[in-house]
Formats: sequence, C-alpha cells, structure tokens
Amino acid sequence: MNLELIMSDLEKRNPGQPEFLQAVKEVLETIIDVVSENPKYDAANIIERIVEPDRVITFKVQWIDDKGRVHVNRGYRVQFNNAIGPYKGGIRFHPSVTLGGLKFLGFEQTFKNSLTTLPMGGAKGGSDFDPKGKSNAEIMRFCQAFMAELYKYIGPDKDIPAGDIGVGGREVGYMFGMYKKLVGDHNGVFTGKGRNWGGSLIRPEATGFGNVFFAEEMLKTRGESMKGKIVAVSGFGNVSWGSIIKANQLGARVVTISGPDGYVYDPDGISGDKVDYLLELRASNQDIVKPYTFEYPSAQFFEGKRPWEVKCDVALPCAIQNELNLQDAQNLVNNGVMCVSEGANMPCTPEAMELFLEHKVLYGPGKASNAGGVATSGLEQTQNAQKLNWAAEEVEAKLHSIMCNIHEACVKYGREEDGYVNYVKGANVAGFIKVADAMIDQGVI
Ligand code: NDP
Ligand code: 2IT
Repeated sequence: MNLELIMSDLEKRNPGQPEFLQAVKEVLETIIDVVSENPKYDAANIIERIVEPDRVITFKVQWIDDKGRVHVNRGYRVQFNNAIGPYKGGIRFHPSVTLGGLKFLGFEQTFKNSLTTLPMGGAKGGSDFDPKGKSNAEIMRFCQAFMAELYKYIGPDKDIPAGDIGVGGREVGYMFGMYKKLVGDHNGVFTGKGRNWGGSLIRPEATGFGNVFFAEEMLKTRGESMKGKIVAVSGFGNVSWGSIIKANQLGARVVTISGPDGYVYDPDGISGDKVDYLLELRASNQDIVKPYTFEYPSAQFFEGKRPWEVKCDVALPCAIQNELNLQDAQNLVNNGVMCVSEGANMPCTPEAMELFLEHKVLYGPGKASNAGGVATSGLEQTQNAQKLNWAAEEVEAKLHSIMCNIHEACVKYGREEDGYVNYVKGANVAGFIKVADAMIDQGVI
C-alpha cells in the first residue's frame, strides 16, 4: 500500500474536501501495517473501495419563513458503507455544512459504528440551513421540507438517521412526523425519538456519558480516575451537557464551557442548577455562552478565546471539528493535561493529535470516545424491534459495557512496545478489520 499515491489520487478525485481527506489520511496511516500483513485486503482492493461512499444524495430544500419569503437550502445524505448493517448516522443543520464535511463524518461513522459491536453501517446527512434565530414554526417547515425529499432514501432496515449539531429532539420529532405522514408507517426509522413515541431513555445523555466512561477507562490504565480531576469542556450543546453531568457524577470538577463567542471559566465548578441553566441557554436559540457569567458572577468570560488555555487534568472537546489546534494542544501539555477524550467528531487537528501522542497523553479519538451516542441509538433500535422500553439503569449499564468493550478493542490493537496505548491506531484498526472482512465476505457488489 503506497500511502502517498493513494492520497494524491484521493486529492484529485475529491477537490475542495479537506476535512474528508484529513479523516481518510489519519485512518490509512494507522492501518497500513494491517493491510501489508494481510494480502487479502490488497487482493480485494479494499482501501480504494472503503474510502468511496456507496451513495451521495443531494437535494433542494425549499421553505417559507414567517414573513412569507421563500428560501432554498441544500440537503444531503451520504450513505457511506453498509457492509455490517443498515446505514446509520446523524443529521447536521449548520451553515458550515458541505458535501466534503459530511463525507468526513460518514467515513468516521463507518469505523465508529463498527467499534460499537452493533450491526450498523455508516452514514451522515444534513443541510447548510442555520437554525439560529429561526422560530419554532420555521424550524418545523424546514424539517418537513427536508424530509419531503429524504424519506425516499431511508427506512428502518435501510438507513436510520439521528441528531447531530443543530438537530435535537425537536427536529427529530418534526422530521419523523413528516416521514410518518408520507410513508404511513410508525417505525424505528429515526433514533433520538421522543420518549413517548419510541425513544430510549439515556439517548440524549449518551454521547457525553459514553465519552466520560471512555475517559475513565483510559485513566484506569494509569491507576487514575475522574474523581477529583479538573476538567475543561468545550461547547455547550448536547454532548457537552452529557459529559458535564457524568463528569460531576464521577467526582470531577468541570470548569469551562464555550461557544463561538468565547469561553466561560467557572473555578467553582459547573454543576447542579448551573447544568440546568445550560439547557436554558441552549433553548434560547443564541450562539453565545457569555450570559452564564451574568447568572453566575463567580465565572469569567474570555471573549474570542478557547478553553484550552485553562489548567486542567482532563480535556473534553465537545463542539466541532478542528476546534483544538497545535497551540491549544501545546497549552494543554504545558499545563500537565493527563487525558484528552473527544466528544466531538475530529475536534483536534492532526498536528494537535501528533503532539498528544508524542507526549504520551491518554488521547481518545472521537470514533471511539463518542461512540456511546450511536451505540445507544442502536439500543433504541433494539427496543423498537422488541416493542419494549428498557429502564434507564438498563440502558446505561449496556452503554457502559459497550464503552468498556470499545476501550478494550483499542488497547488490543493500539498497545505499543513501551506499553503506551495509541488509541487512534487501536480504534482505526479494530474498526477497519470488521468492515473490511464483511466487504470481502459479501463479494464485489
Ligand atoms: P449541538 O448543536 O447540541 O451543540 C454544538 C455546540 O457547539 C453548540 O453549542 C455550538 O454553538 C457549539 N459550537 C459550534 N461551533 C463552535 C466553536 N467553533 N467553538 C465553540 N463552540 C462551538 O451539537 P452536539 O452536541 O450534538 O454535537 C457536538 C459535536 O459532537 C459534533 O462534533 C457532533 O458531530 C458530535 N457528536 C454528536 C453526537 C450526538 O449524539 N449528538 C454523537 C457523537 C458525536 P453554535 O450552535 O452557536 O455554533
Ligand atoms: O456522530 C454521531 O455519532 C452522531 N451524531 C450520532 C449518530 C446516531 O445515529 O446516533
């Protein structure tokens, strides 16, 4: 396998898609040995096949705002790979959404879903629609217009979407409602559904809970735990919220949250009613965290800055891709960070990741550490198929056990000669083998 040749060919075939190329390069660099040692992968040309999405669907979404003006957005679904199960992955509504961005997310999702041990293929979808400042009625009309096209391509055994940035319980509800009206079936086509109509307990918290469970497992390998640790979190959305709750439950002190406007530092810790306030802040439909400091004057706001300059033991980047660069990583390392666990997808730049690995930081890549969200989506599908609802404790126990299994798989394939666990390599190799072997089993189709 000639990595340079493969990458230069991919660059030619995927112009203007830097995030997709970044994600592919990271995976290929770490699976190169497995591919060289197992000629079956080369014989089946698996590398060229695994980096090409099965299908990319793009469509026009037309909707009318509250003033009667007509708008056009672009909708996408990237069905990346269904070798191990039906396509599965979230939907993102954010002005930064592009085809390249969704291809990166669909590619990552394929490996992440493989790691969960559940039968789920990889997909991602979304739109460049910006939910910020939109009324509830506008959000509903947009979701309905989006689904008026997407419904043709999804189904409970075909492709099962869920939430992601800008898509939470409300949006899933509006999209599911439209799907049901068009198709006529009340089935498990979405996950992250409302509790009263097929949703699973713990799914809203699951990504953050899973992220902290994964961090705890990493810390255990050094005889440490979350208890008493100072934690820096970025973002203030769904994944940040779940991570903060679980970090508090395990006895850590969370001292930051952030938004595109800057970060909040609360040395007293973000817990109790402050976590409830986070939900209010999100529901206010603004993109700022500054109001937190009006509510809790002990906290300080740092405009235009990122939380990675704060001294912490554990860093949990939970906002968006490439939000933690080399300088941020250097700050964290200088301040003695012990563990970095990614709640977001690819929040660390390649240079930041390299620095963490070089300094033997416990570094959990998103496809392993944030897999608890989609894993609990898988558990929601199982409950739908059984027509049963499990208790919160049961779902959380299964989530915990899945995160421990993912951690074990990473250790198995990522342990280096000096004992350091390279979780990036471990996650990529473990995720790859299962998908690649399934592709070989199923022939060239
Ligand atoms: P949300 O929309 O709930 O929250 C995203 C948060 O990050 C928002 O508060 C957003 O603010 C903020 N944000 C966006 N850009 C920046 C930035 N540049 N700096 C700081 N904050 C920023 O999304 P989720 O919590 O669901 O998703 C967050 C990340 O986790 C994404 O990478 C997603 O792909 C990943 N993820 C999500 C899963 C899920 O189940 N939801 C599962 C696994 C991974 P604003 O809206 O104002 O931009
Ligand atoms: O990135 C992700 O794993 C998600 N947004 C969750 C996907 C899902 O299908 O639950």
